[in-house]
Amino acid sequence: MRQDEYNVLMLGLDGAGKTTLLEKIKHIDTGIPGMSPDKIQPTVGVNITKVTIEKDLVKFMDLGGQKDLRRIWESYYEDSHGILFVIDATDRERMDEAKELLMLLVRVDDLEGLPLLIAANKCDQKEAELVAVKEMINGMADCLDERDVRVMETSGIEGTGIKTAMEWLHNRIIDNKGAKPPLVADV
Ligand code: G3D
Ligand code: MG
Repeated sequence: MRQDEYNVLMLGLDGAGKTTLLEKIKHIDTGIPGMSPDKIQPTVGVNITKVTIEKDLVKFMDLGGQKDLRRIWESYYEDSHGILFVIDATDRERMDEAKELLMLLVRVDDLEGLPLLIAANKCDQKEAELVAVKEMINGMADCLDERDVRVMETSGIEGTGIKTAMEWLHNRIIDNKGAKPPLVADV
């Protein structure tokens, strides 16, 4: 059987919560509990979780966030269909750094026009500032051109917002199928 396959890149600063979110995504799909958060180590290399969303195979790829690992990201750009950019919404101090990184990414040719979901993560914490994340994104509206962009609150610890985020990304990726066709997987 052939199945359409789409790749979602999970990007963001180290510590934003990508790996924790990925474990929850795995859990939502399989029903098997993900790795407990205190066992998650800083990501070296790439963690991949495949999930089925409405008959499509969607691969979430969590790429290590540390600066020296970012060169690896480039090799994944060409075959990607959507971006899940994770921001630690409690970390005002690194908000500018997160913005700089996102500005770099939206200018990459291979990522042009791809739907972009910004996860304002750690929303279980009272310090989480959705408004600050939204302001940051509004402030870069000129760079976001024609692509679909949305900010959503998530918590990788409690699982809040993750299913909605996955569904939104999947739908937008389908809308963008003409520009970025799926890969085809044999399953
Ligand atoms: P990364 O993969 O983006 O580098 P991790 O980030 O998933 O390794 O998470 C970094 C730290 O943030 C971890 O804590 C993790 O438990 C925490 N974290 C991730 N997501 C959330 C969230 O939604 N809410 C809260 N409260 N914490 C979160 P440690 O203490 O291990 O560094
Ligand atoms: Mg990680």
